[in-house]
Amino acid sequence: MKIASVDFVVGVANVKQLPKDNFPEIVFIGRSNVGKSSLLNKVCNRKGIARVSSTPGKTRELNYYLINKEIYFLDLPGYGYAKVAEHVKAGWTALIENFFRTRKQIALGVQIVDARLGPTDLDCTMMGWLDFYKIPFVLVLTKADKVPFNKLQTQVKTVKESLKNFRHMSGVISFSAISGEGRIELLKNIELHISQKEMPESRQQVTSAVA
Ligand SMILES: Nc1nc2c(ncn2[C@@H]2O[C@H](COP(=O)(O)OP(=O)(O)OP(=O)(O)O)[C@@H](O)[C@H]2O)c(=O)[nH]1
Ligand SMILES: [Mg+2]
Repeated sequence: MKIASVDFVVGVANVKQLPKDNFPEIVFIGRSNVGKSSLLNKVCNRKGIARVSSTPGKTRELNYYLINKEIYFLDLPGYGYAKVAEHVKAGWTALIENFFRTRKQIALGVQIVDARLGPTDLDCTMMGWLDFYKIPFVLVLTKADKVPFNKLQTQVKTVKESLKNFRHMSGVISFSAISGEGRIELLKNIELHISQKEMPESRQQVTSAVA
């Protein structure tokens, strides 16, 4: 898949604000500061589309980027940042769960985890939701440049083994926003899931079928 254009469309803080069009959506998920925005920038080969932060917890909304005028990439707010107030966390939980439950356009979840740490309890909770709502997902071990090669191989194996009960997880990819390792593999995976995705009928199609 070649990324020809990337356009920021909207930041969504409430499911009522979700785009009404019917493009397949790729959702990037991970804890605060794990490297979601950096991964998105690298995957799109653009420097500054998603804001890279030095302060964790900066991404507060579901940020929609339109790729090649036909696919959405979503940068989700990071979770697990201790300094976020309880009511903000609760609001975030409700927004994301509601989103996963109702959004039929999701073609793939990209669960991002720190390659040095592996999945945390919160990451597993997120993957539990994806699995429950039957959303196919891949696990990406990012910041792979910080892990020696042999250790990384072991980590990939260990993670695959520990997540084998998630029925909708389709693979583990090691990635680095610095070297670009894993970029092509992730893009291939995204392309595959988009081609396999049966999209819900848009309102317009339904209307014209009835008319
Ligand atoms: N070495 C290395 N550093 C990375 C990589 N990806 C991200 N970082 C660094 O990790 C920090 C957080 O990156 P972001 O991309 O802002 O993370 P985020 O998950 O979008 O953070 P929030 O939006 O605040 O939740 C930044 O200092 C990045 O430069 C990577 O692959 N390798
Ligand atoms: Mg971010």
